[in-house]
Amino acid sequence: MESSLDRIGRPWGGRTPYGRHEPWPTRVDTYLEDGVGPDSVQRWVQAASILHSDGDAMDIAVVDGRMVGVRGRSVDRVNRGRLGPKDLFGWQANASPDRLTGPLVRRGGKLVASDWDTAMDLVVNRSRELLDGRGPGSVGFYTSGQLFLEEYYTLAVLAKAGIGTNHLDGNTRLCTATAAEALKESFGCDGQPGSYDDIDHADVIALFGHNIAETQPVQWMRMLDRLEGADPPRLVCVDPRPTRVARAAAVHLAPRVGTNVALLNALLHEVIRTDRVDHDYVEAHTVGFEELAARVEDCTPEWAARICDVPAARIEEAAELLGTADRLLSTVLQGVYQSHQATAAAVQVNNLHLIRGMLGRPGAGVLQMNGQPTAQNTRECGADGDLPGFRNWQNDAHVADLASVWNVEPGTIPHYGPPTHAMQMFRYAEQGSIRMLWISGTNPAVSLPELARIRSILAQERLFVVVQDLFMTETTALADVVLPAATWGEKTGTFTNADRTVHLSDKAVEPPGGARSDLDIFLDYAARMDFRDKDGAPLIGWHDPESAFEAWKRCSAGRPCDYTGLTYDRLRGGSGVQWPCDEQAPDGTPRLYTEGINWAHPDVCEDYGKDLVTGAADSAVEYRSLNPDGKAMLKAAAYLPPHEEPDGTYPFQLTTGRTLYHFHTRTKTGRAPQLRAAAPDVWVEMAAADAGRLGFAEGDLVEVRTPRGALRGRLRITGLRPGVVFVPFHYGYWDTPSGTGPDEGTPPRAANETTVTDWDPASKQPLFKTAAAAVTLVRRGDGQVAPAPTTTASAPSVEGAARPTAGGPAAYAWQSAEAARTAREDAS
Ligand SMILES: Nc1nc2c(c(=O)[nH]1)N[C@H]1C(S)=C(S)[C@@H](COP(=O)(O)OP(=O)(O)OC[C@H]3O[C@@H](n4cnc5c(=O)[nH]c(N)nc54)[C@H](O)[C@@H]3O)O[C@H]1N2
Ligand SMILES: Nc1nc2c(c(=O)[nH]1)N[C@H]1C(S)=C(S)[C@@H](COP(=O)(O)OP(=O)(O)OC[C@H]3O[C@@H](n4cnc5c(=O)[nH]c(N)nc54)[C@H](O)[C@@H]3O)O[C@H]1N2
Ligand SMILES: [Mo]
Repeated sequence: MESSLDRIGRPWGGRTPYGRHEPWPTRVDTYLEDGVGPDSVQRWVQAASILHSDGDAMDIAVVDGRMVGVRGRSVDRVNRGRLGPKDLFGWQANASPDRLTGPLVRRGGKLVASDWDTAMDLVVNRSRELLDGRGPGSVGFYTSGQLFLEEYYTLAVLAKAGIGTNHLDGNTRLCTATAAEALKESFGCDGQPGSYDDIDHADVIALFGHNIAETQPVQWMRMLDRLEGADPPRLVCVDPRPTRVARAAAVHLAPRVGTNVALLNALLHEVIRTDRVDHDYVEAHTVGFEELAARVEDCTPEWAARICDVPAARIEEAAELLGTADRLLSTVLQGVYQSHQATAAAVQVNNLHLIRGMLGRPGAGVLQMNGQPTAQNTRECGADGDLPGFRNWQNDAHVADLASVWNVEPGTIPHYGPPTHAMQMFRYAEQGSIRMLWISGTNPAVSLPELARIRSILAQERLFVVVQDLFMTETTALADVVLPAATWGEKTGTFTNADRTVHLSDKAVEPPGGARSDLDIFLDYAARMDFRDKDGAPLIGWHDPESAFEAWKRCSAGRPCDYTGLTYDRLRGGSGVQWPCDEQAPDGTPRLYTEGINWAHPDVCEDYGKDLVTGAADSAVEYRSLNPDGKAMLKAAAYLPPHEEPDGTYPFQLTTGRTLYHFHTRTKTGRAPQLRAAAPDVWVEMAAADAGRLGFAEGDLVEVRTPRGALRGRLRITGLRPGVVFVPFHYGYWDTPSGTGPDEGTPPRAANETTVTDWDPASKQPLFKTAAAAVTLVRRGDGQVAPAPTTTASAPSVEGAARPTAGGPAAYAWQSAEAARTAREDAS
């Protein structure tokens, strides 16, 4: 039975209900462009989604060397055939006529068309000049969570052992630095403990600052299917906005923005007070319980209710669910990670699981989520500054081990201090010690906080900026050299989703014009720089994706993220596989820590931990005395108020985030007609009570102002927490008259005009979720409505206040509830 649905208007498609402990049924979603039927598709090429961290497996339909659609892969453990709206429609951006097809270089102040030799020579000459004149600390690399594993590994080797710089980080700093840090703080090592399969088994699912319905829509379909099946789970949602998750929750807590630690401490207080503690587990596997219990002793629900402004009774209800769950699954994302106490809060969720012994069993797991599709690889390959394979930069044995993998002297690999985080790299560029910044796969002129500052840093004459992208963006506009990249669908490689599932994504079509894969660009640079190992052989001995993967396998051997059991062949045809995958676990590993904590011993841990308040790094000696046997660490934290609180001038709490239909700075989703039409421009969300008090109406043009800057958007009145304003951060300027930033003809609209340069002390993740703002009227809407979707958290509080979001015939996609075509795919 197949049916066709408007997947803009019905983003989660039809239901396939299933009961607890049953397997999630298959449903294959297919979208083919107008005029193409399944029979006319010449090849289906295996891939996985690159527009969120879910890892939805799909096949790309190809006709005459052109992508014409996508179909979910029913054999895959992650999505069992389902696709979300961005998966279904986003691929169309690949064929956009404004793709970059050749390098550009700056001449006389203007970017002009060039060729690869000229552009690469410029980059190489500048690199050499800087290395000779100022040393490796003058060169920085700022990469992504959207390239492939093979590319990050190559970049990490060339930056650390080739250039020898400590200035290498990803936009993962803005994204999942806190996930990594919280896992290191609790378990001594990065690595996601849980599995998406836990959704099938949990009786309580708690989501902390995670709008999964919009940001991982396929796993939300899974939760929806369980909610409609036998023995459904109860959801706990902590989010100030009325997300779809909040509306489906048994308990929804909408706290004041930036108060997660207070709330979590109260939840821990209740679990301990009512003695829902698994004392055997705590005794066997943890250290620090006494300090934690003492820290939360006074954190009663009444105390937290005053700070968070949610009823104490609601906190008690949530604690009752968390405390009595038989299998608890928790997920954590940006509502926690992009806050001033990001790591402290995320760690309290780990603590909840540890004291309840809710780990390493089906349904009992924690998912410190990733956001970007390949952020896991940025981290494990060391392209976020950490050492590859979760090695510890403070542990000389780990550095020596890595040096032997690379055949370099240990002193070649910078480990004199912590890796430079992205916010610090931009500071160094501002101050002039970094003189060359190579940006790949990220658009900081829209995504970093305080954009006026970022634009001025990137525009400096003395800073040589290289940007590697698919399109002209707000960031390429400020570059000295622009390198045109081939992307997903045009190159082969692997990447790993938030639950450690490794997928292979094959090349389906040729890249446009002279665009080259990021891997080829990095390999070309390494060859031109002539980087050598200690015996004079080329430092980088691989030449294509598969040989890069094999090299990475050697680096990952024996590490927590062991890939040695995987090959490209193994990843073709069937499902993705969860690491570690090695001789002991040839089919991969569904859950970590099933038999206790195994990567926290002082000799093996990735990190000795940090002070959650100051961020100061602990030493090996301190770690060994705290945790000699390598158990999980229960780290307590006192609540601290947000750094910027509302006052008379800036009376609102400003928070920013996402909508279902767009990805980040929209370079892809803004070029997919169905997605673009669903959410065409920025808007500002406000609670009905606040709008009423100020006399604002739906569709009024308002200005949101903070001490950093302002933006303008139309008002959407929703059911969000009074006192909060929300702005989606997707809208930059590439599709406005100015193309690059606000000017006389283009009013400011990017959320990050207003956000603050400030970060969590432990993870260094910037605070996109907590600021104070003023909102003023610019112009009456006079019947206009905000360009915000109605299917999502931005739904108007008054039904019918805006026309329902719909995609029409252009958005119809097929879905089959049967286990449809699972044939081995033609990837030739
Ligand atoms: N559609 C879509 N999906 C995406 C992406 C995308 O751009 N678009 N990006 C991907 C990436 S890289 C990421 S990182 C993820 C992010 O995925 P999410 O974290 O789910 O998305 P956000 O909208 O950034 O933030 C989630 C929620 O945090 C809430 N929040 C704000 N302040 C607080 C607070 O103080 N406490 C709590 N508890 N909650 C708060 C917001 O109301 C919001 O609903 O999404 C991934 N998936
Ligand atoms: N205010 C606010 N700001 C935020 C956030 C927030 O919630 N609020 N969230 C933060 C988070 S979690 C994230 S992840 C960041 C995301 O911020 P960015 O990483 O800046 O956003 P993207 O639009 O994904 O930028 C990716 C760029 O890489 C290009 N690209 C895509 N594929 C490829 C490829 O294969 N190769 C190359 N070379 N380029 C490619 C795209 O065209 C695009 O220009 O934003 C952060 N900023
Ligand atoms: Mo992210």
